[in-house]
Amino acid sequence: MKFVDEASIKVQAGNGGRGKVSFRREKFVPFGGPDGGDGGDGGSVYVVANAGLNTLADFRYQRSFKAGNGEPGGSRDCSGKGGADREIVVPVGTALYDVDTEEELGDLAQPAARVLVALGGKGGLGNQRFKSSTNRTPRKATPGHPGEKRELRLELKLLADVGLLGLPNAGKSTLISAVSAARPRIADYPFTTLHPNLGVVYVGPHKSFVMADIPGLIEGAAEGAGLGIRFLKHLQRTRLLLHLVDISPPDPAADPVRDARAIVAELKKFSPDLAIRERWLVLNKLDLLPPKDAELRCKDIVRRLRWKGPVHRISGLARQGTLELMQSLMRRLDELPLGAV
Ligand SMILES: Nc1nc2c(ncn2[C@@H]2O[C@H](COP(=O)(O)OP(=O)(O)OP(=O)(O)O)[C@@H](O)[C@H]2O)c(=O)[nH]1
Ligand SMILES: [Mg+2]
Repeated sequence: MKFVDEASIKVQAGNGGRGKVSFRREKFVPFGGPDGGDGGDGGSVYVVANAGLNTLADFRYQRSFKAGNGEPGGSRDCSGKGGADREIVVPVGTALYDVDTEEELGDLAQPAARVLVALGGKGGLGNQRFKSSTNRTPRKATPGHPGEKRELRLELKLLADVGLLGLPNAGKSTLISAVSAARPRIADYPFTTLHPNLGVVYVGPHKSFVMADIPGLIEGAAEGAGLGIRFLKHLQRTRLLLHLVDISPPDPAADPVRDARAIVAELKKFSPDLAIRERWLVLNKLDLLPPKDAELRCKDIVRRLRWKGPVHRISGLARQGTLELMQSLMRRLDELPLGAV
């Protein structure tokens, strides 16, 4: 079970600008002295922790970060401008390693913690620096130093933001596969999932959250039926739960409403805290019925459950309504405080 998000990125600091060889040229001054300025220093690369982020998903899209180069020195003693620094923003809790040496470069445990990961190159010296009593017209200047380059590995222990609840076969693993890179086993028999899976749901730049898929629950789970309720502990730190209900279970005797109530009862037995956590009803497998029948079935379930909270209608398999659901979740998570529990 891997509950660690990882990313590897390349960082490159800016090179120093080269120093200038130049001589003063003024009217009536036949031999002006050297006036070549120094090159500017290259910018450095820093990694900074931000409490508003919770995954490394953005680094799948951008992997290389460069700071600005220093500008070359100019005539008339003008130094070159320094290159701009570059900051890479990561979630609080990210650890940094140098890929080549395995050295740990930092653990950004606190918000706003900042670690230098690639130092900018020093600018070169202009020829005015080489002026001496024996050499009044130095033609020498030095090139800038190259900026540091490194490959970094970022590691973050994942905490789930959203937990999936539901009977076996409700389609939890199918949903997490549809919206994240997690690839749990999926099959049409109960208890396909035997341990929790986490997936990172990427909604847009700096917009992602972690979803947890756990084994299905059945009535009597608190007393050990099925796989029991011990997996619910993985949902304890989530901020929101999705309760998945199959609107058209294969067993004609099954009643989605009765089963949904049974799941909530198990949840209460496990933890009253978790039972009052924000929970959305997700009516799944809409593709199994003609749209009109699906609509009637959904209305009936909501009415009989006397459900007052948010309701989403989706088909995880057909990826119908899944994008909208993920966007609504992201918006809601932006409002809910991080680590509220
Ligand atoms: N038609 C249809 N079938 C679905 C949908 N979602 C899941 N299924 C099917 O339902 C069965 C169970 O899906 P899973 O995703 O394994 O269900 P689960 O909730 O993870 O089940 P457990 O791991 O056993 O708790 C599989 O055969 C899926 O292909 C859906 O939206 N539409
Ligand atoms: Mg599963």
